[in-house]
Amino acid sequence: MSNLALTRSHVLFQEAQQLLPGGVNSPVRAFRGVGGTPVFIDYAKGAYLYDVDGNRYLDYVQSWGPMILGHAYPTVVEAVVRASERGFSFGAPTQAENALAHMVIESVPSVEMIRFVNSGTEATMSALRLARAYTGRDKIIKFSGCYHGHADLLLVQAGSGVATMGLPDSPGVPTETTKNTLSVAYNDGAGVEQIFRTYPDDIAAIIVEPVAANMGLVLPQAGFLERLRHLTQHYGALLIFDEVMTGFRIGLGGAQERMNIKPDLTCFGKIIGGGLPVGAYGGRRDIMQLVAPVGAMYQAGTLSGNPLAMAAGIATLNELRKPGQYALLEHKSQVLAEGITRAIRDTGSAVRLPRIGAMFCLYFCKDPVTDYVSAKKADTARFARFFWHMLEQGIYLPPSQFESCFISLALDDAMLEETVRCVERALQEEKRS
Ligand code: HOZ
Repeated sequence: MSNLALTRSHVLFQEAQQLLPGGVNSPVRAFRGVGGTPVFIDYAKGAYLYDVDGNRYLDYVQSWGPMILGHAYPTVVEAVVRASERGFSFGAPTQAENALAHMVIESVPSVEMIRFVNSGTEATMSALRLARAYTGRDKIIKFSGCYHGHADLLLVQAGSGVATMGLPDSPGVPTETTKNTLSVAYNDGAGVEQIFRTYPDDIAAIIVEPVAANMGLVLPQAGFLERLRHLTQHYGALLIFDEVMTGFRIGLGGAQERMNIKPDLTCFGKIIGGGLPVGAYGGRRDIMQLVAPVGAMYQAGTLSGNPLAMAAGIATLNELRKPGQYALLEHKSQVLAEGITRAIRDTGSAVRLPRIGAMFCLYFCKDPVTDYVSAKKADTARFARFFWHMLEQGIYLPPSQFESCFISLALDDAMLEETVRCVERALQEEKRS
């Protein structure tokens, strides 16, 4: 599957570039972070993606997280088909919205009420509007390298595609819109405290990825999230966890359950829609009561709570709530991580492998990565070579150093072993080139 051969993917990409900016509908998938051109996906089943040229790949992107059960999981497919036979969209309430709301509220104790939207971007944008409405304050704190979607106020020192392309903060975002967005280094609790001392009555909220998964994968250091919780409580600001990636992935109760911290508001996406377009924000009842129509904070959407997306979300969470699922996922993740660690050691490669639950990444650098500055020290050229060696062996990784890999329940022992063998070969090749 040489990238130089004229494949069907190449032909489609050439056409796409005439039709869509960069040939894609979301920048990272254009492969600019690794060079070359993207493979076009034909279909997916279980642990595998199949491209339009007939190649098969073990998928560690999983639509950036949601396909935790594997692709086209039978009960999820059945639920979506059944729902579609009853109509696609009503713009009116349905029972399915109650059902999914119950499931999220039961699984995530900090969430007492929830509002479904269509994407993570909508969720974070709305949660921040709500935090500002609730506190009557304007300033927000975010962390450099964290990515919370592409709303204007959050495109400050953003990770994900912005990091992958090495872009400055986006043109088209008026300074007025971001002047109240204060950016601090991830894991820098002292920096956050300093901002609170400078603006004790002005901070509406801190928004944070409790595990930062848009600059590779950066774990919170001991005490960091606790300090954010303490500072927000002390200064009357809200703590918002962006669990679009970690929610229902690193545990049924997300990062907040794993780390035992109760945020005021949480943003969800990905898994709660089972791969269909869904986001949500939820949290304390007294705060959520400010959302229209019960309160004055306005936010709306015709496709919010869409019946097909609700059906996919319910079916996915039904599977995840079965006993032992997260233990199984942890086991698979541990087996894979141990194998990759061995491969790194045996090949003598300077690679870091942060992991939490079924999320991991490989940083091509010697020193630990704790924030955006250290993440950017990773050697992206080495990563790109490694990526292509993996793709050539049928392993699909995120086409960027600054994204996380995801493990699904569909990966069996043989697939995990195969992945480890491919990592070892790719690391050897990468060292040689
Ligand atoms: N921003 C997404 C990952 N963090 C990538 C979205 C996509 O390209 O589909």
